[in-house]
Amino acid sequence: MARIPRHLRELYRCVSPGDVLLVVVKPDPDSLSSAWALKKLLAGKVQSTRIAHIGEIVRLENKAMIQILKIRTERFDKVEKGSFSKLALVDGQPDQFDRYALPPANIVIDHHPAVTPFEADYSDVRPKIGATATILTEYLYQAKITIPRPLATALCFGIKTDTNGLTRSTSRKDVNAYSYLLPLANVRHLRQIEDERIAKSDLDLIGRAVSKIQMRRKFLYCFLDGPVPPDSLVILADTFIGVEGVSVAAVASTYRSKAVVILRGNGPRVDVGRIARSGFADLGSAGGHRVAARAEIRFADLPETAGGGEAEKLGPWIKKTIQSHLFKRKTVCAGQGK
Ligand SMILES: [Mn+2]
Repeated sequence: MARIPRHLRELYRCVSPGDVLLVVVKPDPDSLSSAWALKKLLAGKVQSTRIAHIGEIVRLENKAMIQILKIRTERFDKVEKGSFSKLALVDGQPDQFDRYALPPANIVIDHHPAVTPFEADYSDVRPKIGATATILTEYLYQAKITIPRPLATALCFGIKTDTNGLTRSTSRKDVNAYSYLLPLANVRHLRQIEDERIAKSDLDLIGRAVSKIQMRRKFLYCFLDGPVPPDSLVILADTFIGVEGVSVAAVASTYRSKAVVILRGNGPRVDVGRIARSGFADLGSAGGHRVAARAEIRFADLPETAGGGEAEKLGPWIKKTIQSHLFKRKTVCAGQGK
C-alpha cells in the first residue's frame, strides 16, 4: 500500500468490501470506458460494481463498443432503488443528473468544468484534461493494475473520441495515457468500432438532409421535417462539419414535442457552446463546448415567431437565431462605428 498515491488511498477509503457500487453514466465512449476502468480499479475493494446508463444506447459507436468489447451495462431506469450501497458518477457531475433523482454521489470523477458545487466523499474534477478515461488510466497505472486488452481498447476509444483523435482540448496527460494504452489495446477492434459510424437506417436521412443544406459563408444549416432522433442529428452535424470551408454546422429538427438543434464548430474563433447558450438558453436546455453543443426547446416554450414547432416557421427561426449570434460581434461593431 505504501507506494499507492494518497488520492487513490482516499478513493479506496470511500468504499468497503460489502458495497455494491453503481456507476451511472450518460453513455458515450469516454464515460463507458471510464466506468469500466473504475470497476476494474475497485475490484476486490467492493463486493461488486455495476454500470448503469441513462437513456437508451442509440449511437452506433456506443453500440459497437459495447458489443465488440463486451461491456456490461444496464439501463438506469431498470435499476432497483436500494439495490446498491454506493454511487459513483464518471464523466459528469451531480448537476447534470438533476432530472434522474439520484441519491447523493459518493464518488465523482470528471473532466468537465465544475458549474454547480457539490459534495462527495471523493471527487477529482480536472477540466484541463481531455477525457475522463485519461484520469482513470492514470489511476490504474498508479495502482499497478494490468489493464486487460478490451478495457485498454475502450479507454483508447474514450480518449480519442473526446479529444477528436488528440487534436482538440488535449493535454500532455491525454497523450501519455494514450501512448501507454495503445500497445495494450486491440487495434483491429479499435478500427472496427471507429469505422462503423453510420447506421444503414440513417442513409436515407443523410440523403434527405443533403438536399436541405443551406450555406451562408462558413455557416452550414440544415433543417429537417421531424421527428428525427437527436442521435441521428448528431451524425449529420458530425458529417457536415467536415464540408470544405464550413466552420459552423447546425442541424435541427423536432423530436417528442421539442425543437432540437445540434451544433458543431471548428476554427479558432468559433465557440458553438456560446452560440447555443446565448441563442437558446432562455427558452430551454442549451449548452456545450467550443466545438460541440446542443439546444432543446419544448414547443410550448418557443416564441410566437417560431410557429409553435411548425416546420415552416421553426426552421427559419432557428437559423435566424443562430445567425444573429454567429455574426453578432460584427454587427455591433459596425453599428458603433457609424
Ligand atoms: Mn468526457
